[in-house]
Amino acid sequence: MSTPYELIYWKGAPARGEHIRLCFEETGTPYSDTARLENCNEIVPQYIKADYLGDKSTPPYYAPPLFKHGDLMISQTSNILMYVAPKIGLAPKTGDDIYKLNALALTALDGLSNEVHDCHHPIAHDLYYEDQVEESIRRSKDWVKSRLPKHLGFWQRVIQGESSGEGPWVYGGNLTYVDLVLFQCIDGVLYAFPRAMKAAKESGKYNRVFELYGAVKARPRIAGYLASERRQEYTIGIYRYYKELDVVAEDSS
Ligand SMILES: N[C@@H](CCC(=O)N[C@@H](CS)C(=O)NCC(=O)O)C(=O)O
Repeated sequence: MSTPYELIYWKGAPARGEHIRLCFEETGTPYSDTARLENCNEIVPQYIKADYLGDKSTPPYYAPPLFKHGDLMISQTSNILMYVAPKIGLAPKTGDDIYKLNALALTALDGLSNEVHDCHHPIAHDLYYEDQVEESIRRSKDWVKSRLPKHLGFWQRVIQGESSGEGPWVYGGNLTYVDLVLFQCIDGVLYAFPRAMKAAKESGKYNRVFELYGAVKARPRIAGYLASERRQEYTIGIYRYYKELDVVAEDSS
């Protein structure tokens, strides 16, 4: 029997765990997910207790997602993806390409995940959104005006570049985990900033990005997953919808 892949992550929103789920869903690889357990909110905190010092070979874990495979348990989304993708056919098993893919995954997670989170939490992670609404509006206007075009433009260049190879994919002419990461990031931004993304799509400047998004979404296993109850709804995770933050670039002039 093969060693099980175990995702340890919160339930309640796709958020960071989703990048890992999509890899397993796309490849039809069995995995367990604490988000599907009744007692998820009791299990996850056990791994990030403030007084836990780890053991002889394992430092404490800072934050979920965590990932277990046999005796190995690791954290950090891009680190987990880098570990698992070559094992399940979503990255080359040998050579240096994995470092290029990791750079792309980190870029997507920095720009289209972490930055988006900070649009609704620009002042402090531990404050409620309601305590930082004015700053969130200001930040969102700026993000949509200057950062969103920068990130979409970057990905358009990546997909137009020679290294992307044939087809809609980001690197090397084959679907890799980075395509799934970018899909999930774009999906989240579409949810959080529908007006700005509609304008971006209509501008025609980022056609390759939207084409990749559509190509991932239409893949049979991904489509099946998105329609299933395993796909959680966006709620209070990284990607949130607040009407007052649903701005377009012109709103900031
Ligand atoms: N860069 C890390 C970020 C992990 C992270 O921020 N996890 C969230 C949950 S999605 C958390 O618990 N953060 C606690 C904190 O930052 O204090 C990753 O991608 O795994």
